[in-house]
Amino acid sequence: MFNLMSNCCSWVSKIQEPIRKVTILVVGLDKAGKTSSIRGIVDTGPTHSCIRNELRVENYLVTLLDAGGSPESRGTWRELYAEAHGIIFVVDSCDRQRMKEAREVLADLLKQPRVAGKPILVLANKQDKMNALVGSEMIEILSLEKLVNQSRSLCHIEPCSALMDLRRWSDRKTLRGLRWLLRAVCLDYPELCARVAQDSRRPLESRKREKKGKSGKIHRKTKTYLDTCLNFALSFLFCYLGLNVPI
Ligand code: G3D
Repeated sequence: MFNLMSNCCSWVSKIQEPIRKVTILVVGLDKAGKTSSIRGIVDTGPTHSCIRNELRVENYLVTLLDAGGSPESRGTWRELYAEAHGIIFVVDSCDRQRMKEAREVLADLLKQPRVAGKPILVLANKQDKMNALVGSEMIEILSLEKLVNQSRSLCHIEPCSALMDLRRWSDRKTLRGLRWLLRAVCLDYPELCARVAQDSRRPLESRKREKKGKSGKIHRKTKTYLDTCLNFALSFLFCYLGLNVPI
């Protein structure tokens, strides 16, 4: 009876909780299994042309942003950092040859000012394969502890198989990972929302242009100053030589 009452209370309090909008950026090397992982999480499979996939998990309205992982498309990630409350980094646990590349990409990602401090979920994907590295090996090979300590980000690694998740819908590791990430976002929700609002207000490009404009102004100012000094020196020299040459 007591259990029934407490279950009812927690159910009512959950209903009363406000819906929270959360945006999650899904990144990783190409072929790591980003699209497959999203397919494992979102009921209606994402289409290749659409990088935004929306789903409802408990009281969260989640938008998953699927960013391409090829070296050419990694440049577009930075345009999406601002709106993300959290990050999912997908790694192919079998691809030992590309672990170094994955570590470098992860290190660079966590150094970005618009990413550092945001919670990150590492999906150690393709665990169904024979030669997959286990979670502890992945932590070591990616220097995960060091990287997340430096960026002060909450982190969790979830060994999973996106393909198996598609078959065993009731026990999806990808979704379990996402639930951890949502709880981590929730811990810091007001601050993360303030960051997202502030960073999204000023697009990256305009900031770059602003910087360029500023340095251009400084450059022009320095040039004008140098021109004035040169003119002054030349007129002084001509005066001294008794020449009357207009400058
Ligand atoms: P990406 O979006 O990161 O580029 P994809 O990666 O989701 O397109 O997956 C790349 C390849 O890895 C796909 O195979 C996909 O089926 C496979 N893959 C993804 N997740 C898993 C997994 O958990 N286990 C196994 N065994 N394979 C997986 P193809 O052959 O289509 O390139």
